[in-house]
Amino acid sequence: MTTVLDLSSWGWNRFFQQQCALDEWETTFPARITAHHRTHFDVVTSKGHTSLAISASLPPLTVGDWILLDAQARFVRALDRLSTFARKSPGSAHHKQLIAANIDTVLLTVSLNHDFNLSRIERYYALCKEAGAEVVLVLTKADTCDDVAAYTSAAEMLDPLLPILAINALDAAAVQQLMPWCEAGKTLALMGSSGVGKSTLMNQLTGRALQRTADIRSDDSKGRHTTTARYLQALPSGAVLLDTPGMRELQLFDSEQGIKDAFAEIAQWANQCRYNDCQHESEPGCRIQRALQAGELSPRRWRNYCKLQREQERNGATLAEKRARERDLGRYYRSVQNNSRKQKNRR
Ligand SMILES: Nc1nc2c(ncn2[C@@H]2O[C@H](COP(=O)(O)OP(=O)(O)OP(=O)(O)O)[C@@H](O)[C@H]2O)c(=O)[nH]1
Ligand SMILES: [Mg+2]
Ligand SMILES: [Zn+2]
Repeated sequence: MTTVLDLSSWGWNRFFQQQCALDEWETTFPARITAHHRTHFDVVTSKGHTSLAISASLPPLTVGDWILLDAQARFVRALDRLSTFARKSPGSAHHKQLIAANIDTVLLTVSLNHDFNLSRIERYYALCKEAGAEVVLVLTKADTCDDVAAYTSAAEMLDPLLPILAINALDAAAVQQLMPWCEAGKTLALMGSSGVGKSTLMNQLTGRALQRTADIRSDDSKGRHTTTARYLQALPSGAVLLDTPGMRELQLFDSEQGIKDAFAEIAQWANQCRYNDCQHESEPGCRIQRALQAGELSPRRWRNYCKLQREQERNGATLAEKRARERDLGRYYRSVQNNSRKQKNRR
């Protein structure tokens, strides 16, 4: 079969190439998952688009994953990821649900109406930081907002390094401002609540009306969950863009590092408290309390930090699971020690 597609325009790069042994090239070929349906994944390979049936024998896979297929297009193995997005499975306890993989940049989309909520932005931001992706905050519906500057400066407080764009997503020229992030080879993902304009942006960036969009409800500005699956699309610029459905529930799962990164100044202050085990309540020399009293830290941000921290602890590996992991590790170290002792005795 001949090559019809250049996989580099689907995000294939050296990081993935280096994971393939030479002999694997003779029997397998790389494929990227472009959509997740109930019964199958859509995948793209250098030979074109095909599908892969979902079965119990597959490892957990998600949109954006790179996998190797054999000549009959059967699954062989998954390649290591550059980034993984996961949340707590809605409803059920202690279950992780994959959202996407191998995303370089998230276009975190928030509209300038009732949807604008700093605590929700922080929640998404922690998710993106945990995954290790770059974030651009895209504030849509700037055309309907009287005081764009007030929202922009509120968002700037989250992280002075966070790029923020306030645009009218219906205006093609305004959307062009996103092009610096849409370099060839990059994979971007649109994330945010329903109705904020993710699919509108997708259609603008692909230059085609591929994704259905729908008016939001007029009473509360809530979206109608128009997009129901995640789709990866190639952009004319050579980048790849993932449209996602607005998530009703986004609970963090095992995101300690992501929260630390999203609330960097809090993590830093916590290190400056007088006591190592400071609970940041009423202990003397607490740097967090000082920041709250001085107005350096807003009570809302502190409350949200504590909430997300508790949530990820609750949703992550349970304490029993963590202890079991430590016990296993302890057993491993002891066995290594025992072995080296035995070897010494033999000498
Ligand atoms: N005035 C204005 N309308 C916008 C803008 N962006 C999106 N819209 C409108 O907002 C509505 C919702 O947009 P969608 O693109 O469907 O939203 P979505 O984020 O994809 O929503 P889900 O698929 O439900 O998650 C549509 O009617 C869009 O035309 C904007 O910047 N300004
Ligand atoms: Mg949509
Ligand atoms: Zn403290």
